[in-house]
Amino acid sequence: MKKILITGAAGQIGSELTEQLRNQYGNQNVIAAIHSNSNKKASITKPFCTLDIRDQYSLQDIVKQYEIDSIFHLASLLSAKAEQNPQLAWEVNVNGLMNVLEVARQNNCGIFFPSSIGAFGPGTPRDNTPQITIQRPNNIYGISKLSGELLCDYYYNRYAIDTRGLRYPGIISYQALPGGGTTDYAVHMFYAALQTKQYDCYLKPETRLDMMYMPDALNAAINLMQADSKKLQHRNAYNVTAMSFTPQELANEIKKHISNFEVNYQIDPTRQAIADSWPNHMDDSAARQEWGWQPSYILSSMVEDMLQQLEKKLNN
Ligand code: AKB
Repeated sequence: MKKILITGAAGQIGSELTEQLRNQYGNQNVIAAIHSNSNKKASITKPFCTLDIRDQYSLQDIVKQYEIDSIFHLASLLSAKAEQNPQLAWEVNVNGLMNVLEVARQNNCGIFFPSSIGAFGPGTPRDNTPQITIQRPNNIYGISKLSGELLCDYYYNRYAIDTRGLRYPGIISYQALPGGGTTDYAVHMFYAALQTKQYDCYLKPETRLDMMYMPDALNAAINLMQADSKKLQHRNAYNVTAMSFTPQELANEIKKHISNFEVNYQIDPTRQAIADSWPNHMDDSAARQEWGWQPSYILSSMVEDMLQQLEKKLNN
């Protein structure tokens, strides 16, 4: 990787990935693409450009102008937001990815594509979910992510485009907020614990899902993109996880630090149905074996660090 483009660079993962890649590859070599309507334009540092991922011609211009050879394609609607507008979700998540793949084919770029635990469905085994298994998602986000995995396979097999992907679990971070996801509760709970000491959770207390702390999510993407291509048997997309917990278990861990924190449950049927169709815990042994995936944070160390970092951020 010499010249990198990050789409969705103002998002939860994109903003921190931009920073980390700039530290490794140099500021001038990492171009942040943000949506023209983004309210974060003022805080994005150069070099950056505005891009609607549905516009293939603008993407082509940007890739040519900056002589891009690698694209981290993070622009996407998350699960709950996608369910509110399925047509837009298809345009952004599937047609947007097609644009990236086509431009990558014409300019010989490598691609990182984030799939998700959402690419599974209610028929998938929920415990120790295998790398290769039944995938029949029943919401538009899952359908778009599964389509993305298949499109990436297709461009690799048909055109030898170096596509690589991960099935991300819920991502927990303190810098940019997630927006429109089902796992967002896990981030919101920390803000509430520090600010109001009370949180109304929209998922049931026993809803178990895979999760990961942001430093591990960033390392996973970068390590996969730096891995030896010949070793990648399951390139699109690898199961990766770091921990698996329920809202109640997260609340209990936070209470070890903030004893008067209270959580109530007011279930949102849409997000609960989405979460109920996702795995409890994925088997990520293929990622461990093929490119050395190894997370650093478990639940207790993540909660401790999150509370410290978020408290500092809120005090500033
Ligand atoms: C979401 O909740 O939609 C995302 C995901 C797990 O893909 N965080």
